[in-house]
Amino acid sequence: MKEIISQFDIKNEINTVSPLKIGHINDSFILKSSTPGAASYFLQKINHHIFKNVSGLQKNISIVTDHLRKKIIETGVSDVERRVLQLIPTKAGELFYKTTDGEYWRMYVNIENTHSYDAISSELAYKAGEAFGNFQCMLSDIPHNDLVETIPDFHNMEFRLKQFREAVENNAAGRLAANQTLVDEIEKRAWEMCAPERLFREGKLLKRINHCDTKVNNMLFDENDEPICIVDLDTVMPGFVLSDFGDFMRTAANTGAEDDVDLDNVGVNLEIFEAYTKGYLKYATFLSDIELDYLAFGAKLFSYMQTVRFFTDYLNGDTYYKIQHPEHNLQRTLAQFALLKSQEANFDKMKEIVYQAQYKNSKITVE
Ligand code: GN1
Ligand code: MG
Repeated sequence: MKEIISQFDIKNEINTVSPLKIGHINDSFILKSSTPGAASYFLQKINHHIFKNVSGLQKNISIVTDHLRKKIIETGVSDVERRVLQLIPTKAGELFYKTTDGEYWRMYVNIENTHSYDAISSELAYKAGEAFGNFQCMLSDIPHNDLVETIPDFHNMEFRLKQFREAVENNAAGRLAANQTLVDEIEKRAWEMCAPERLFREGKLLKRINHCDTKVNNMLFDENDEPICIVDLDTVMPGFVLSDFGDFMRTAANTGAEDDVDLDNVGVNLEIFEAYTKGYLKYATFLSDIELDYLAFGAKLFSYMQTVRFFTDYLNGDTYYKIQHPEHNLQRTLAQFALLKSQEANFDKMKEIVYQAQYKNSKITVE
């Protein structure tokens, strides 16, 4: 670890290295110095089996953070360094360090005195909606061609179903027989869930720059519980806006946890759904009618997509997501599927909430 840290262009001596248990993909550490007032750092080992083009990935992050920094400075804030991630280059001037064993590492300045949530109140959901709406606005003028797709077809439901069908076909871990009902449930909804891909091909739905991992815990809040910075920029790329809306709802507007063992805990939280929608639509004023129309669908889609992705990984023998126990991916699958069923039962209410929020916003603009 010392040898890795020494590659990065930092002045302070690092005295403590603490692993952080966040995310299912990369390994993260906080580095601290014992010198009072000295900056701390956030070091990550990038999972290059998943992010195969690390150089493209780091370039994306650098473009996105530079762009955000410029926009944030224009608003006149005094603490831009707390509002956008800051990559630390290596002493050789690279955006990442590759070890002789072929591991890839990157470093950011750690944004101190912040916290994140796995579950939030309506009040915070409203603020989070404003923050993600504003984030999409700020990124809307990055030319699409400047960014690579860090994971090709990442949120393409047709592609995820193809991977799923291959996993069913191969049955690599021998886990299929016990879970056939779930396969049928997924197939039953497959056509409906691929609607955005069809609309895209028909030229009716467009792609915008999205975060593509808007889990509630990817937002940092400051000491006053104000959203201060959006993190985990690995997947910022062109996608449907309903993805970012849907993934937030999947994680925040759920009365249970992503991997809840007790399925009775799981269900859509309409209060959070409403609060986030209102905050989001206040800023996301650029949406077309069809995008607005599909926002509530986005919430269902993301619970479905995550059901499919966790289940695919379970059938493949847990090769993608980090797991805490052998049945973890199945547990996650069942919890996400339970959320989907609750969203289906509440779909009309969700659509009405989006409609009302949009109506109120347009009234505010007119007055
Ligand atoms: C992964 O590890 P994390 O929390 O950043 C995954 C997301 C999933 C999420 C499910 C690159 O995100 O797409 O929605 O797990 N990231 C990647 O919790 O696959
Ligand atoms: Mg991520």
